[in-house]
Amino acid sequence: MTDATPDATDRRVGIVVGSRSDIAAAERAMAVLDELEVDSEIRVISAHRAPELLARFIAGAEARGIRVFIAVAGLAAHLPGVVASQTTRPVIGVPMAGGVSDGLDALLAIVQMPKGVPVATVGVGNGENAALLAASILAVGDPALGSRLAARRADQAAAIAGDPANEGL
Ligand code: RP5
Repeated sequence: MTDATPDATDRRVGIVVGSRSDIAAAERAMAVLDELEVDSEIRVISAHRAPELLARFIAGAEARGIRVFIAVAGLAAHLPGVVASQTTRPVIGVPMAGGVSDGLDALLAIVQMPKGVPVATVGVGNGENAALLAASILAVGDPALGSRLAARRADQAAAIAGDPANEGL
């Protein structure tokens, strides 16, 4: 949560978007993290238009408790790679639809990182999976979070089993 958290050092996931036009995916990620009781923050910083501010954000993020970054961008989509170039914390990239190939350009820009600087990449616009992957990474050192993730999976399976189309199975 951004507003209700008194201690900003508990914000374990730093979500950064390249533009306000990307914010819906970031908010979907934050909603999943909220559900899993993982505090996060959203920042709007373009790697191209505000490179110095981005460097300041990354330099200060770890001290504020950020353990995993989610970076959301469309078009040339350099943001996740630039974040990864400046931290050894895990970076998850979310490509956004738009541009000449409606997100395929951003997907390839994010997933095709050169050796040495990885970015984990989720599907186009898939803020939810970025949040779940961030939570899975954090859960390695947080068994309670791991239990909440397992419960979410169980709920998901139960909802599918409960679909009227699956009656009798
Ligand atoms: C990228 O360019 C942003 O991540 C966004 O997806 C795209 C378009 O940005 P705006 O022109 O809407 O600000 O940097």
